Amino acid sequence: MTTLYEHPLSPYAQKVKIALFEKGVKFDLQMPNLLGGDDEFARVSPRREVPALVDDGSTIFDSTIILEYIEDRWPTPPLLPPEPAARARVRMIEEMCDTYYEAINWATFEIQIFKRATGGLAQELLARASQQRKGANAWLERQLGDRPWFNGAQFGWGDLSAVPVVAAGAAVGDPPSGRLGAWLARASERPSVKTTLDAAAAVMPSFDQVGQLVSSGMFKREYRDHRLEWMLRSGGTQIVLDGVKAGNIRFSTELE
Ligand SMILES: N[C@@H](CCC(=O)N[C@@H](CS)C(=O)NCC(=O)O)C(=O)O
Repeated sequence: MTTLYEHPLSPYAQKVKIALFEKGVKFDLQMPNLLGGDDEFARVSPRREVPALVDDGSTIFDSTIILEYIEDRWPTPPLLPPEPAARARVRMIEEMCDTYYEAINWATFEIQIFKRATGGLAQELLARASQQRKGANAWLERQLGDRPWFNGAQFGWGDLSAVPVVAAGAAVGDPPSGRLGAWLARASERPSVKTTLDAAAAVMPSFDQVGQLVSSGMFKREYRDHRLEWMLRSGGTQIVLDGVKAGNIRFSTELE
């Protein structure tokens, strides 16, 4: 029995879902209570982050570690290319999408949906995010070069890592153009990607209500590493201070 703890809008969970679909693995989906009090989830995922995978009694958290597990456990079809340099290349693409691009989209949601900033500051931060996203898309387009897929001839690890962030960037108003745009259109036709992105689009309207949970302090959003860095780097330091004061942000959990 294989269970994936996820949220449809989590780009990290989307990476893992696409991988499982590509491998043809049968799995159940579970949406944990991210507000807290879900002891079973806290046991599986000590930082209370999605995704986390439970497979035959093994529990694995962190999307990169889960992807590695999936590749080891279900090797066919391979999602990593065979050559060492190409494997390193797609892993570097994943790293940049996870730790740079994702923070830009996350910050955009913090402002647009959770209203962490309003007026002039919101406009400035959103403009900064958009400028950074265009830079990230340009970087990705250079990595793609004239390959059909980030992996090379076949769709794989590099592609499933880039799809969630590029698609989310497009959804908030920065659709990629040129070769990256053509790649996103091609990737979005794959059943693994389409199912995953459709599930995200389906929950998007209900995400607005999460805004009220955040402002009431019931849902403390996690501000961790590259996301926290985004706020400090891009002019959102006051957002962090306000969130700490209001008690509606959290850092990663302390282990006991
Ligand atoms: N490095 C982790 C990051 C996972 C992560 O940050 N997940 C977010 C959702 S996109 C989360 O669960 N945050 C919990 C919260 O905000 O309370 C991974 O790759 O899985």
